[in-house]
Amino acid sequence: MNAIATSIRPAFPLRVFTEAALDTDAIVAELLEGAGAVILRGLFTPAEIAEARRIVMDESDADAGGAKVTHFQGDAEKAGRINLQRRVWNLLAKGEIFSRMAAHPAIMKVMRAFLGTEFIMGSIAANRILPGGPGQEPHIDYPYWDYHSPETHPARINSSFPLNGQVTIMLDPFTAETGATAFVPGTQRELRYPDEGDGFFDRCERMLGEVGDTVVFFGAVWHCAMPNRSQVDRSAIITQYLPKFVKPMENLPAALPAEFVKRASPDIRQLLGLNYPYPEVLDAARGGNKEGRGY
Ligand SMILES: O=C(O)CCC(=O)C(=O)O
Ligand SMILES: [Fe+2]
Repeated sequence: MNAIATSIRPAFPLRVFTEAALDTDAIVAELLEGAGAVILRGLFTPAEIAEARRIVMDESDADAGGAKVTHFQGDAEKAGRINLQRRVWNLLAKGEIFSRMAAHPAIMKVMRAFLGTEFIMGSIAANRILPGGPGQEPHIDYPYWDYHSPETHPARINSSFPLNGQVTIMLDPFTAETGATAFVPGTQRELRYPDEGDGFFDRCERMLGEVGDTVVFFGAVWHCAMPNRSQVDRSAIITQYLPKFVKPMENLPAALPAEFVKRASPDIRQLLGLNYPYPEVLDAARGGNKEGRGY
């Protein structure tokens, strides 16, 4: 490889960080200007992962009929194989472990540095690829999944700053055979939905990891779940984090019991968007000054 090719191809495999040595400046730089993804290792115990996996398997076993919505499975749907990628939604209501995952202190610290201290959560779900599952269409999540229609976004929108941070917590080994997420390092720098001419599958690397590994990636990087050619399931918790001013993709508080919302910790309240007042019925708000440096 010549010097120019080396300099434009970011380092791979992914950089690995632990909670004890969490260098948020380095992580933010890697997400924006480097590969677009990093691994956080050792955040969860084997027991925590096993508990989350049991719930995800039970819930998704119950959805063999494909009653729940899924994404980037257009080809699979046509081929009658859509039930080989199963989502489990509304995880916060399905076990306390998922609140611990969503608001893990290391993830909170990274996202505060990446998306601003008052960032929120737009979605938390599991993605299970069953043996034989065909994988997904290459796509981006910026800030959601719909950048295939760029004209619906503002003029000159670009990825120089993040409108999305994605977290994947591996509940099974992520290997080339099981369908570890594929991505093209560095593609987050030019905001574009990948198309057929981009040679995604020739250029992609994989987010390989062990059970419990946590990938943090910038959703503007081209990526997709890959076919599961193994005999075992490949599941992950997939969480979307957003700056406070982006309307969340899921209406999370509406899906949760009122009691859950009432008892939520300060971090979970922040993630649910309950700390940020807007939109507000300002005509009904108490009089007086409410915003500005001196407030
Ligand atoms: O499960 C995966 O490997 C990736 C899922 C994904 O990118 C998505 O659903 O947006
Ligand atoms: Fe995605």
